[in-house]
Amino acid sequence: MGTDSAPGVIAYLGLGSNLGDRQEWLRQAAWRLQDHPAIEVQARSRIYETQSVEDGGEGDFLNAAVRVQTTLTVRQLLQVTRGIEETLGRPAPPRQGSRTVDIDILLYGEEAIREPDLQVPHPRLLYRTFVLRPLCDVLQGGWLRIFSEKW
Ligand code: GSY
Repeated sequence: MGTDSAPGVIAYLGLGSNLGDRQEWLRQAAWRLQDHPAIEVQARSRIYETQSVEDGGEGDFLNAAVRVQTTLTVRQLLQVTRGIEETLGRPAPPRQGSRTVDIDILLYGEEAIREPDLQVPHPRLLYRTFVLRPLCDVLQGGWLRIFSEKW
């Protein structure tokens, strides 16, 4: 007999907001993800305030990350995240550098996807502290203990 493991894939999503009640937008996005019958939000990172990296971005961001377990394909997950972004209202140009909420698929299991409209792992993942820091909060497994703080 094999070991029982919950069905679905572990995925990591990055969330950002720099408009209006930023914390509320992040909460709303997490609730909407959790509300989806095929998504379980397993962990939420802390929320970090970060400077916009985009020229013309209006105001500092709040950034966070969530770990989800999902039976959706990565394309279906993308549809859900885009739907949430649209429902919560992404502003039209010229306010391109501003987001009520932006949801990026950072990792989807161990899949590597390089298509024009979908790149996972997220191509700028390693270069953006505002993505990496919250991601570290919710990454699963691996740690045993801090072996030594001084070395
Ligand atoms: O890529 C997501 C939206 N975004 C962000 C963001 O989430 N945080 C920071 N600090 N800068 C950003 N510029 C853009 S665009």
